[in-house]
Amino acid sequence: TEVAPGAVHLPDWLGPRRQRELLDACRAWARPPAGLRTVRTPGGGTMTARQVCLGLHWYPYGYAPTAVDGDGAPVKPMPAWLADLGRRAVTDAYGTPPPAAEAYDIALVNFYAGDSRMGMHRDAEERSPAPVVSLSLGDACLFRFGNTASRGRPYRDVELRSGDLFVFGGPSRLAYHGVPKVLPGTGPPGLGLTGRLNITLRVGGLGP
Ligand code: MD5
Ligand code: FE
Repeated sequence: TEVAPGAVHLPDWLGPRRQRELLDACRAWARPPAGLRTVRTPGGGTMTARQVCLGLHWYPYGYAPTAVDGDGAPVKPMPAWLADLGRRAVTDAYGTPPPAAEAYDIALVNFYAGDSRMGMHRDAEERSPAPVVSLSLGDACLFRFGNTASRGRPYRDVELRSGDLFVFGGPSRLAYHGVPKVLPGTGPPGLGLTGRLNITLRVGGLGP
């Protein structure tokens, strides 16, 4: 479903087996060094979703090769299979593969407990116009998809469930968005995940 120009939602894109494999990978990435951490915001607060990065580390607000606000360890590499998953996601969403120059080289994995939220923001640190690929696991959430002008209305609330793919490209790449609410207890019973994981794949365009 095209929710807005360039914003394509493909529910249930990952079957149960793929969800399990991705969850197992997330659990391995979450372990130290450079594992799951609490993100500090420039204002001195902390984000309620915890995060692990692959390829490059995100910290407010820029990318770096080391986890400067975590344990200082080098960031884990972006696996080739995950970069390929990003490529296949774009191909399925738009019907055409992304340009070869746009290789997915950054993954941000956000873990939301039942009471976690993500405020309205834009993802503007990447230097490439390539779409952001979003994959969800575990509990469903309310995802707020806004506009490019402000954090406020108009926006649309979309429920994202375990296995869903969302690709944000074109005019939607710089839209404001957030996660106002996790819906606890709504994940697949067989997955064994309490809370929600979101994996975003990005093209940094930041050079070698
Ligand atoms: C999430 N994560 O559900 C979301 C999914 C983040 C973040 O927002 O920054 O880690 S990614 C949603 C996204 C990315 C780029 C553009 C747009 C949405 N958009 O235009 O709505 O944890
Ligand atoms: Fe975002």
